[in-house]
Amino acid sequence: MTDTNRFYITTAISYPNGKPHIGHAYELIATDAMARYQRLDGRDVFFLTGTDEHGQKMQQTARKEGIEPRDLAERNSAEFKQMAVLLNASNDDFIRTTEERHYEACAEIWRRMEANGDIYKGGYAGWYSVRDEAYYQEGETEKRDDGVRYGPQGTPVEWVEEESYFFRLSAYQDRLLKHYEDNPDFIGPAERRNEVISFVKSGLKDLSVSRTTFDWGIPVPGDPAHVMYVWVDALTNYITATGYLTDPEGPRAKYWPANIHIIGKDIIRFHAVYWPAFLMSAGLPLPGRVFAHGFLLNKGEKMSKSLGNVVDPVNLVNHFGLDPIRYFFLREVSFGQDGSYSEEGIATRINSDLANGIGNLASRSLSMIIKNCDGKVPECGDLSEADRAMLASVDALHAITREDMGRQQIHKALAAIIAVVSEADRYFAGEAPWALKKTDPIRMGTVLYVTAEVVRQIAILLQPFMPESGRKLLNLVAAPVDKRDFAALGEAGRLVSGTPLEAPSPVFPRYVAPEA
Ligand code: ME8
Repeated sequence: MTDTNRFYITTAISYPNGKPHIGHAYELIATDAMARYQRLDGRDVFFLTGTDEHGQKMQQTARKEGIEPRDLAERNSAEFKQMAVLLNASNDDFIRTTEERHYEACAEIWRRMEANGDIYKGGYAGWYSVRDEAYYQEGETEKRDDGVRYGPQGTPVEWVEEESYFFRLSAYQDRLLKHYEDNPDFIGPAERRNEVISFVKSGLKDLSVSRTTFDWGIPVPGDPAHVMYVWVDALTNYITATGYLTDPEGPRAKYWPANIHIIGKDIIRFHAVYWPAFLMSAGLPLPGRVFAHGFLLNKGEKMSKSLGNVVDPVNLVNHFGLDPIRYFFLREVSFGQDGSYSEEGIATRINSDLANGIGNLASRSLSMIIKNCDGKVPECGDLSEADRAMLASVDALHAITREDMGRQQIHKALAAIIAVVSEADRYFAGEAPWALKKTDPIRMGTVLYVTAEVVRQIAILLQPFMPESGRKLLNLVAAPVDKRDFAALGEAGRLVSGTPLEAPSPVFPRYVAPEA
């Protein structure tokens, strides 16, 4: 029986052939928000990220720099690890494909595919993109005016001819199509699902799964002149980290199969075609879902080193602060679609939703409590229709966001939360507690109680997206540390009248652009 409470979520593992860029940061932040959401919702989460260190791209980059691929991997993998800390990612492990545990798992999966009759030796001749680490069929490439031939992702391809092991991918065409049909949620979003289905329907050729012209990879069991194709190695990371193959009695084996792999749209084919085929061949359970996010564009343009618009996530975080950056990307970009960002866009979001929105609501209501209610959570008197409606809206957010997060609609979950903040603003303005101070102090207390209770629940719900700011807001309403997960949402965790509060300090300062 599968344990429905356990939840295994992964990012792609990044190539450490350079420093991390904002696309890597984006994927990690989004996956972290999903992992944190499930943890706060009571699930037993295992969240994995890491680096993909083998392959020709790594070897070529290292050669250009005049260093060994291992040293290049070592240096940049450390940068990726540091980025995870900087972004406050809650990953439970960080896998590097050069680790011993991974070699063992790769050898095991290879042997299983071989034992199943799906690996054979042949000769490969075809187009290969080192940048994508991908084989392409002639029809997927085009020769451009510059005389260079390019693959479908716009990266140059080169002709490769060498002895190679093949994986019998062609034998899996029908089984894959059946799997997509039987499991309509296996691939998301819908555009990607359609793209994958038509790719598979167009016919699958056997896949070259080893290389002999370079050696920076995991040796093929029994034939060390070959190293495994980097994608066989890379995809296996997801299983390595659980120990499912190498330590089946170990504490993490229960996490395989993963509930969801979060990746970018450029690598959907590897995850939704090759990976399930490898797993079927090896007799292993398949992940529940593969979800591809879109690409981040800088002011609408693709980031590239040649355009000089590759944004360093470290600079962005230092400039705007971590939680505002996390919030911006998660709220601004429809998860699954491409998204554009600019400094102006980030500033506008920070000021409208955070400083003027939740920050302002919290500071106005809580400072009134400090001033007028003896610094304690006021009594909640009889509830009016408006109070009830307000509480009902905030109480409904758990179910709404659970549904949205379950479908990776992160932006929608955040939009729903912010809509309740706006509603609370209108409620607060409409009830005008400052005017009630003289005329009806009991009623004033009730309005402040309701507003503070909205702040409490919003703070709990914001934690997956802005962990530190959520924590600070919860401190402002004096939420006990054991009442900060989703079990404390709704009536179960209502503010307790008489609890002393501290004077609120601003959680979301306004962003003011530095003087040019
Ligand atoms: O593809 N916007 O590694 P990688 C959003 N090692 N996401 C982006 C992006 C952008 N501009 N650029 C890249 C690899 N990404 C393989 C993965 S998994 C077994 C092996 C995303 O460093 C990209 O889509 O090129 C991928 O999900 C991740 O960053 C790592 O990309």
